[in-house]
Amino acid sequence: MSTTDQPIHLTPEEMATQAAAVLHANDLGGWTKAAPRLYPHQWSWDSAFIAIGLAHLDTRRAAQELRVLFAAQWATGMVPHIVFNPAASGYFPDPARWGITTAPTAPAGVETSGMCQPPVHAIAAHAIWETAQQRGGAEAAAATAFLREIYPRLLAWHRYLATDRDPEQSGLVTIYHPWESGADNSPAWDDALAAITVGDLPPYERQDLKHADPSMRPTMAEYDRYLWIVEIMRRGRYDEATTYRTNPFLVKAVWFSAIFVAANDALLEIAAIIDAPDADRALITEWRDRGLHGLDEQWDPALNLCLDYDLRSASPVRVQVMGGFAPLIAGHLTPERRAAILTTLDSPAWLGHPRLRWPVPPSTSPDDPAFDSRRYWRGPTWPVMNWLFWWALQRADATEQATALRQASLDQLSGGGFGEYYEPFTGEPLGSLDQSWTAAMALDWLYALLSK
Ligand code: 2M8
Repeated sequence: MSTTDQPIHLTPEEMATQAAAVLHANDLGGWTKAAPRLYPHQWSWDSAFIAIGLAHLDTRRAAQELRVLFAAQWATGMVPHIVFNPAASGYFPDPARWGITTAPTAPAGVETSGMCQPPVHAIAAHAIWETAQQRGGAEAAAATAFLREIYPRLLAWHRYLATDRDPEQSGLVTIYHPWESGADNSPAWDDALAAITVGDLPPYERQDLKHADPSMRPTMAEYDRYLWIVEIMRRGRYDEATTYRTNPFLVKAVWFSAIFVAANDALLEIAAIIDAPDADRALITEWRDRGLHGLDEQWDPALNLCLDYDLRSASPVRVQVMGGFAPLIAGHLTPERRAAILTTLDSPAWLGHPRLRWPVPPSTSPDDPAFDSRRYWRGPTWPVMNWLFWWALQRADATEQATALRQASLDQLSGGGFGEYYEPFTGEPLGSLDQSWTAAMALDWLYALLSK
């Protein structure tokens, strides 16, 4: 049913049916692979977004998605970015390359990567609960029981991010690798990667290029550096303090940090539902407020965007990437900041760019010198990120903008295929087709529209 031909104009009902079929086909019983061939394992933030969409089909199955992921949580509280499917091959780096068995804090009995991704999980757990409440009865009760069960794990995950990943108590999360940002080859990481000298890297064979066009994927120079960082972390047995000391890549990432702020808000909601101790709520509030302060410090009034900060070179990262909208995702905007960020979003550098096929945010502004319309996170538009913008615009009471973005996003998907990302000027789906999180986000939008 996948297609790369554009003009099929699916009706909302047809699109919802096809999205559900994609999630069904990628379902491996309790967890969902991120994509049929390119990503045959469970990815952390993919799973959270997938759970939000899956909840419309089955709230218990959606809860199971997070349960399986958190079963692989590390003793530090870290939720690994990949949980490997032992039955699948064809993805690199594989468990042997990650070598987490040398890490004293790694989980037993499960193969994972040794790093993490943005913490969308509390937002997803709360969304599952909300969907279950609309259904009522046993489903609603089961969702509350699920929140009770997952809450300590979510709290440990957030504690890890607020402590090990922010020893400076800046409110900003430090990432050890571009993969942790989720926006792997964003121009935001170019300078930090360029400063890395690759050492004695064991040979490797890329698998991604067997499933995707090399012109859309990260370059070999980037890949060497990605693997060199993994090598350094592995040699340090994934010990946090060692990584902080030895890792050549240490960046305070604002998009990740903003998701952490929003996730702390969701965790506060969960804490209220399950009547968690007051001390927990005070702590989560502290993490949330520290995050807001940290983001505020990274605001660049010239670009009207929020900037990542490279700890190794001690400098802000001055590029126009999607991550610059971090304060919108975090929420709690002052009227001035809200106006500034909405103005940037509507400007010709972003949604108002005259060449955009649909007014949805490109991963890098077409005005940035590093923009590349086909390469992964360097320009293409990502339906799952459209969803996050839409969600944040709603939270910011920017209802008109949110509705327009949802419509543009659904128009983008109406050609079918559920692409991983899209060429912003032509609308061509790129990367993998039948990408799970794209289908899940379509479902979330469509259920709200179709139930009206
Ligand atoms: C992409 O990342 C993986 C590495 O984690 C890859 O390229 O192999 C990114 O788009 C990431 O954000 C996403 O979670 C993952 C699976 O969809 O693919």
